[in-house]
Amino acid sequence: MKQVRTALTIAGSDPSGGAGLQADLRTFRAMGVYGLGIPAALTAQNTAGVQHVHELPAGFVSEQIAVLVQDIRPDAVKTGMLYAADAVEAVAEKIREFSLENLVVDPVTVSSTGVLLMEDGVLEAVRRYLFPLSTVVTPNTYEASVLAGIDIRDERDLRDTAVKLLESGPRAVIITGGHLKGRAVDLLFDGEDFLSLESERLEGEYHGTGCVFSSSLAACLALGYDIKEAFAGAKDFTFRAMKSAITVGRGMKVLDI
Ligand code: PXL
Repeated sequence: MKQVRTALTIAGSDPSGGAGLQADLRTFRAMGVYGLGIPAALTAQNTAGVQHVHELPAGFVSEQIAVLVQDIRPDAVKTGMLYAADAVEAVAEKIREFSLENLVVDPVTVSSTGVLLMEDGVLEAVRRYLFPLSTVVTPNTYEASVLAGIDIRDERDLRDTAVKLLESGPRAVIITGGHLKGRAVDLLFDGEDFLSLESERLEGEYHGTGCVFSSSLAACLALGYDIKEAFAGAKDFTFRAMKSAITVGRGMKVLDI
């Protein structure tokens, strides 16, 4: 029988598919990994933006994880928009209970159009409950700055922020979406080395970039790559998907995955 690696996303649903659970599942497939998906929150949205968020009961998020994992143990797990602090705690509890490994935590805060995708206290709950269990956390510069309480103005601030976030317990931190002299820079810190990966900076608005980056990273971990290799794989995959972004609706472009 053909063996296949699996990755699980626990994230918000984006019916237009550019971000969230739907984008994560397409990313897993594109990377040759079988995708498992648990919605943690629902959104009413199209490519022009998020209209409304609908929470799911935290107990039902837990139940979905427990029922799935009794059958299939994912080789990697990614969390995205969990929306509520009690959902964050519930997810962390199940990840711990089932000793799930290769966890990528994307601390989602706002949509590309500026709509809040979390309630009060969620970022702090993610830092407290999920960071200690995670292999890699992938905040963007805004999220990293809020989490660390550091105003990021230059490369040195970016490094200090990564060092501070590692103290909350992840094995590695990757801060995405930095820019330096017109180049797009993502920075990894694993407690020993800094690794910064640069690419050309693409103009325009792209929907779902953070979701695709974190899910391609999880797919690489599921395939057995180490953290630095997975970082390079995810950066490359995301950049190429941005470069060939497509228009599917009247709003923002979505990544080609
Ligand atoms: O890109 C962040 C994000 C994550 N998850 C869901 C989203 C969005 C942005 O709109 O809708 C479900």
